[in-house]
Amino acid sequence: MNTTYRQNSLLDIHYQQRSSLSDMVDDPYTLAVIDFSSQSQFTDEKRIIVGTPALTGGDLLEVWRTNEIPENGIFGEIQYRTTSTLVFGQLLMSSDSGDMESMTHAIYQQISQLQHELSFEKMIRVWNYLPWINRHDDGLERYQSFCVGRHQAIDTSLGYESHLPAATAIGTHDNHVLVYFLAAREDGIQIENPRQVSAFAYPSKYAPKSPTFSRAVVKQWGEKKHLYISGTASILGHETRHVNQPDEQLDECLNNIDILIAEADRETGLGIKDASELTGIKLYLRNRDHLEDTIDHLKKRLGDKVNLIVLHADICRDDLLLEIEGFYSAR
Ligand code: 3EB
Repeated sequence: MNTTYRQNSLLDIHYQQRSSLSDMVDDPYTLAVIDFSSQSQFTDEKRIIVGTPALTGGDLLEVWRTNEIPENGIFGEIQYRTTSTLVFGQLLMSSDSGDMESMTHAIYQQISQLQHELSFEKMIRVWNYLPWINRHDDGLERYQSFCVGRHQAIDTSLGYESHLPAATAIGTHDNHVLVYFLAAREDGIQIENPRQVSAFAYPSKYAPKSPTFSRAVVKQWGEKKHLYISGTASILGHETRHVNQPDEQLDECLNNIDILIAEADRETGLGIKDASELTGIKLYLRNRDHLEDTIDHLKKRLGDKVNLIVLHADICRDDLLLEIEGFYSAR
């Protein structure tokens, strides 16, 4: 048993070289290892392969660790691991099991039940990987059906808009729905973006039921704070900006993230001033042809300190060419 990696904090998220994969998976303190390839799959209980292939940063793994040996469990279709302060859960469902709305509804219902059962009522961060997110089934885009199913399954009692998790919802070219999440006993602090209409207040043209996520969450884990930045795109107000202009979309995206960071710092004293100080980002890119220019541009804006993984994926609006999510861990 390898205990050299033992952490002294409740939750740590690191980016590590792929060469350490088997050590990481075998480490009893590991909660999850996030990896990327062409098909979503679970190769063993801790390793999540997300069906968005890496275009750069494929040598990096995202490793989640704790200072307690987590306990495993299964609840319906959810596989999860708990410590005394958090639950990390994951689900993988074949998209043959139904339409997007009913699958999403079933997934989010199970997650809510699990949270209730184990008393981890506060959802902090969720990742949703949906097959062919821009495809239309029965007149609705799949992302819209997903929004309807999610909205109907979660608790929307009075004040729910100020307790929403940070989220990512991204399209794969796969035939599985993959969801993984982090929930806790204590709430995080929700951050909204002053440049953007909150997603839960979007006009109904984007989805008949609004997307239930926050722009970011700051969560205190013991002595340490984490910032989880939701998937962020070239959206100002509620409208897509710079259609067909990848460089301009990237700038708009980063402007959104910088403002969000400033907001989070002001509200919680995080101690980070802009995106160049983030621990890591994932950039989801629709079109491989934009890769070189996007990376050049990104490095100019962020420098070399941020761990960067670029993933080939579809974005939830068909006019969006890219989206960025971010993570920061205060020291
Ligand atoms: C947006 O700002 C872009 O529905 O969970 C980003 C992150 C987006 C999460 C979600 C959607 C979601 O509206 C799309």
